Amino acid sequence: MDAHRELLAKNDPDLYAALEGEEARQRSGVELIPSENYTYPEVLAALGSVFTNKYSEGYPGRRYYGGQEYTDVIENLARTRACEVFRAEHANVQPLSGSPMNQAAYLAFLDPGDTVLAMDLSHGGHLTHGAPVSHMGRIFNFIRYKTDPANEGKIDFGEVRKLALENKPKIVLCGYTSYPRDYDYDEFKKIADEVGALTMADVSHIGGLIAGNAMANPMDYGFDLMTTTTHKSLRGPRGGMILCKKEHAQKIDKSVFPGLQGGPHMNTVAAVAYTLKEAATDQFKAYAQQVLTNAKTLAATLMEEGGVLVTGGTDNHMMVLNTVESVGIDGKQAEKILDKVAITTNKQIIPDDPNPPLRPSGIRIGTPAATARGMKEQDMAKLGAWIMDTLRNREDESLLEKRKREVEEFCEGFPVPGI
Ligand code: DSN
Repeated sequence: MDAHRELLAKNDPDLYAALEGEEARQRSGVELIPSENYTYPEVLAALGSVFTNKYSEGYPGRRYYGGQEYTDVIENLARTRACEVFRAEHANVQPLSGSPMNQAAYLAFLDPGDTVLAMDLSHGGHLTHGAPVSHMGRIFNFIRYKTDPANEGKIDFGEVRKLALENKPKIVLCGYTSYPRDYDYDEFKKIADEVGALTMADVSHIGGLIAGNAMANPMDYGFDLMTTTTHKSLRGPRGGMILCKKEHAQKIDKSVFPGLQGGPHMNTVAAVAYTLKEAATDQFKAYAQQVLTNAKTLAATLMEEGGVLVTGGTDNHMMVLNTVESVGIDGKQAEKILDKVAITTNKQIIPDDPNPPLRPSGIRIGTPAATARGMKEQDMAKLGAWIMDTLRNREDESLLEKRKREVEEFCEGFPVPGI
């Protein structure tokens, strides 16, 4: 045990026991929540470093407090690497996580009451994309476009254009947390240009897949802004970043600090810098590609086994299983049953869900974390079959016990990075 852990174990045994419990849980079960991942040991080291002691309001070379010779080094490394990996002209790496990242992006350009065109929450958008329960939904006027279930869940760009022409948004936003397809960024850009709006893509879920060149990059399509969290497919610490064109750099930086946040978490900034070094490697490119291959295999297996997937498949790292149609139970029940056999997923609303958010009609399943453990296509096929069999035979307690043992044994073959 290293010295820091030893101290924690000695001085706070209750807390330490919970830490060990979480490590064991992460090791012995399969993590299929699409927004979660296993980060690198180097990231854990940076997060637990003395950079957490430092206040660094401002930006490299322009800070409010002294003693910034090393914080400037790490923030410059993170910014430069972010621009290289995402082919962006400017990067702000200070957002504390996904919600403040999007809030800072809106507040850089919008006044209260201004209009944003964004994706409906139940069709895949995020709370910060204007859901009525979010503060953003109260401050700005969000108009929502939807996907078309009759056309494999694709975006109906005729409808997006009509809404844009009618409502004259200042920002056209695309991005998602539960949409299993890719976007046509060209179409969004054309519509935004026609109405004089800025283009913004929240690629939080697929940031790692874009960095690894496995999915299209909105910056290559001339988007003004791109936001991404750093802890999902990118495999870094919990945080967010905003990439933008140079012409927007000043507005974005002022909006993050002093507009919205105080001191950045410099231990996280250090960890982001390391994450981006990893993201530039060929090994990471292979990882990103494998995440997609695994998702395709898992989706195909679920469907072969009778599962009904929203949009009928996936183009990215995730899929949404309609559990009501597949096995006659809601997503909350399905999540709980899979928890019993150490397969972690999350309940998920489906487009225009007739059920309430806490008892929605589906679960969301994704491959970034399993892929980080080294799982491949044959493992996805096994997991897909187990998921459907477990959900179908949910009343059979002895099967559930046997399945849990099978899953735990299976997991022993795949060490968790960082633990
Ligand atoms: N909680 C994140 C997710 O699971 O997608 C989004 O905020």
